[in-house]
Amino acid sequence: MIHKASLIYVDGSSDLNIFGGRFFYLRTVNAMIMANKEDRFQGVDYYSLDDLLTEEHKLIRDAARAWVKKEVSPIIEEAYEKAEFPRHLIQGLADIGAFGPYIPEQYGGPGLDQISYGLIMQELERGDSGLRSTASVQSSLVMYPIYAYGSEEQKMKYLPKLASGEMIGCFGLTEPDHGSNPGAMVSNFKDDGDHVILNGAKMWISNAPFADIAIVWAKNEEGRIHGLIVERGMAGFTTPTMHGKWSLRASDTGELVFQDVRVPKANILPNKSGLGAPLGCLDSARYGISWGAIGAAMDCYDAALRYSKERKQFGRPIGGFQLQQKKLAEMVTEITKAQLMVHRLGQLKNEGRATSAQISMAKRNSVEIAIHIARESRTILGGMGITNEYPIMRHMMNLESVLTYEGTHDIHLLITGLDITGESAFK
Ligand code: TGC
Ligand code: FAD
Repeated sequence: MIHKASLIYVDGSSDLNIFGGRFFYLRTVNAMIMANKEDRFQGVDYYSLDDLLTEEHKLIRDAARAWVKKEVSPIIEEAYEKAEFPRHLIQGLADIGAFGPYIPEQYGGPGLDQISYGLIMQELERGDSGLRSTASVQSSLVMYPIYAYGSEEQKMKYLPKLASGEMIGCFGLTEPDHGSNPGAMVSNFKDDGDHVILNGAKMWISNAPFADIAIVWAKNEEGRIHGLIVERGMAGFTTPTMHGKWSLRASDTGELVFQDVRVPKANILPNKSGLGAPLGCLDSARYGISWGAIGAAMDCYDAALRYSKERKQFGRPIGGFQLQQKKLAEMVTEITKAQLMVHRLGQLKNEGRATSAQISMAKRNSVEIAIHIARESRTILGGMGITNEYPIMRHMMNLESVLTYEGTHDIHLLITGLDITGESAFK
């Protein structure tokens, strides 16, 4: 379905544009006014990369940015402190097209391209990595496997509800004893007529505590890995919440426990098996993170640059001191290099030519520059940098998770090493 959506900008002007599918969040000048403080984020575009974007890309990016300013910035610090995912944001995430941006309209998705997907992830993670996590998992780790490996019945049953936010999913690959090496998983299922009997446990699962469905990876009796759609309410399936995180606190993380869960065979994803199936989903999620982490870096740089102009010591703005300028100049350089990398990766992905190793390199690079920029930005703010008056410390703590999940920093380096030498250093 194609329809027209009128976007009203923060300065009160409006625009009429055409988008596919459900669309967009409409706001007025009030979008800029925070409940407690103003979100003055402006974006970072040192190399005029906007010139490479289409008008549709810019509208999608700007709509996501306006939504984050209006709905996320005013509440995120409190959600972080309470260690709660702000579930009331789910409908808004669906409305800005953050759930399965590239899923075709016939399955309820917005049918956007990969650069649009990247831009939405960038804006969400500019708000908070936990928010981007929820959208990444829903899009790339739940909708993607159903779309790419599912039957037509499975696609029609689940994808429209996942796109609209009526249903939330999670992805169970990691186990207590198998993180970087998921191929050694022990979760398993046995044949039982029209059903299979699933046993095992998954750990560190984003969205698990409230997800309606879980895409679970487990071995059959021959030891072959398959994806199963496990629904909340199936007897023997529980999702205990994990507590005590100092990182990604605005995202709910849990376990998935399966004790003789009877799963209908109709819930097995029929069109791909083996470790390559979950790893194929990770390619899509890692691509989104490669854009997302740049969003977090941009927010830290933006806050530090503004602070450096306003804060005075020794009678002048601290931004006038060479030491602080070195930090800021290096930050904008690294952000620009990373932006160029993910933009090119997006073009390759649109053409179906991006390799897993290229995606690994971009995920690793974006997270590395983001975490370094968060640390450097924090120093520019001095003592204020450790408070929740600014987003920097929260981003810094979040990025420790982003450095680890979806393949650790080390694993992505080894993927590049394997790709360029032909020698695996994993085992
Ligand atoms: P290996 O022998 O290399 O490969 C097994 C099969 O998989 C194929 N393959 C891929 N296929 C698609 N995409 C990729 N990226 C692929 N990488 C490998 C490969 O061709 C092979 O296929 P076949 O047909 O020959 O069987 O596997 P390995 O056991 O040596 O492991 C390789 C390694 C270490 C790179 C891989 O297992 C890995 O990536 N480990 C990291 C685990 C990881 O990333 N876990 C993430 C869990 S999900 C998560 O963190 C979500 S966080 C979400 C959020 O909140 O945002
Ligand atoms: P390990 O694999 O035990 O690694 C420990 C250390 O050893 C790391 O430094 C690692 O780089 C290093 N190491 C491991 N193997 C090698 C090697 N061959 N060579 C050199 N060094 C090596 N998983 C899901 O399935 N779904 C989710 O939704 C999900 N969400 C998550 C959310 C959060 C907040 C976190 C923190 C994790 C999440 N994960 C999820 C799990 C995540 O993918 C794993 O934590 C990650 O893959 C690493 O596994 P591990 O923690 O067991 O570390």
